[in-house]
Amino acid sequence: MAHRAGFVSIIGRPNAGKSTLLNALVGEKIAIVTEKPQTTRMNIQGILNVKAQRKRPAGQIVFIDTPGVHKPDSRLNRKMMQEIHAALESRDLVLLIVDATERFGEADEQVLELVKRSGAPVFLLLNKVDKLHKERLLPVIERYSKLHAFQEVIPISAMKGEGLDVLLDKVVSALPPSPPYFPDDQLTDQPERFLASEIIREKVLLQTGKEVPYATAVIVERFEDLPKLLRIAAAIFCERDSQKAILIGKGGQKLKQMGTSARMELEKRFGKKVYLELFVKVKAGWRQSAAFVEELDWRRQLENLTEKGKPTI
Ligand SMILES: Nc1nc2c(ncn2[C@@H]2O[C@H](COP(=O)(O)OP(=O)(O)OP(=O)(O)O)[C@@H](O)[C@H]2O)c(=O)[nH]1
Ligand SMILES: [Mg+2]
Repeated sequence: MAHRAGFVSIIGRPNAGKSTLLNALVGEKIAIVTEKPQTTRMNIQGILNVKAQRKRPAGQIVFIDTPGVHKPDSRLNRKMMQEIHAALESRDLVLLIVDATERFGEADEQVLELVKRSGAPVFLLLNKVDKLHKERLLPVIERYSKLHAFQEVIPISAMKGEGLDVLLDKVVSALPPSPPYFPDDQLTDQPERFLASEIIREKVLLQTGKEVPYATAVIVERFEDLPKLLRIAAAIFCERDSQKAILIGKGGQKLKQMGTSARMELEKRFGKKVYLELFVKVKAGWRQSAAFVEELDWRRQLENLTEKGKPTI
């Protein structure tokens, strides 16, 4: 059987479990996950090479994790929606993922409309079935199946890894014959310094509440990969002094806590000692600044780094 390869966009409303699914499929944490909606802001590719098995050909699947579909009310949110549109355009297959434990609501309607309009072949993934009683699954499948001519409807638990083998078999078989797009040791398109900024942002999201997580952005300003040490300096941006005070905490406790948990994960991820410096900076109304939002795009940052020939951001 000919080798298959293609791009597979994972689309869904915030919190449906897209990033959890990407990590589970690729077998490594490349996208951050929190219980807060709108965690993911930029598309991230996760590349998986699968060997031929009895029922399926060998293939390379390039999964694209995307931000959650929502109604945009800021430049940042608009940028996030642009990412989703880009992922819907350049794909061979769409995985529409829904939280099977929640009612199909207006937000899901919006996602479905987008996906329908793209004209893509769609697999519907009913996620979080680990939280659903078995007897409740069938009616859910029936209800969803009426909404669109989905190529497949597959119950999964991204968190527990249930249903993913079935999913992979069907995804590979749905891709066109093609040589691989990427070398077989490449896991993601996201460079390490940006993965580092995401890991830091995850700790900020996990350790702050209310509006602070949404007003926060992280930019790695220095990323120095020495033989035995990784030196990282990163700025945590927020929009107001009051948010800065929360991020720093009494006597700097909060910042220290976030720094420690980020450092520990970074050390595990990169397999070496990490020296991490964090700064909190206020940039009023950055979510409405087209220029700043563009700066947050790691692809743009990468261009700047390459142009200047040295890491200046
Ligand atoms: N019980 C259960 N929880 C899950 C499952 N998949 C994801 N979650 C949880 O759902 C929450 C959201 O997961 P994410 O993977 O960040 O969801 P997302 O769709 O990427 O969300 P955004 O990036 O905000 O759009 C997290 O708390 C996950 O642990 C699952 O299969 N079962
Ligand atoms: Mg996500």
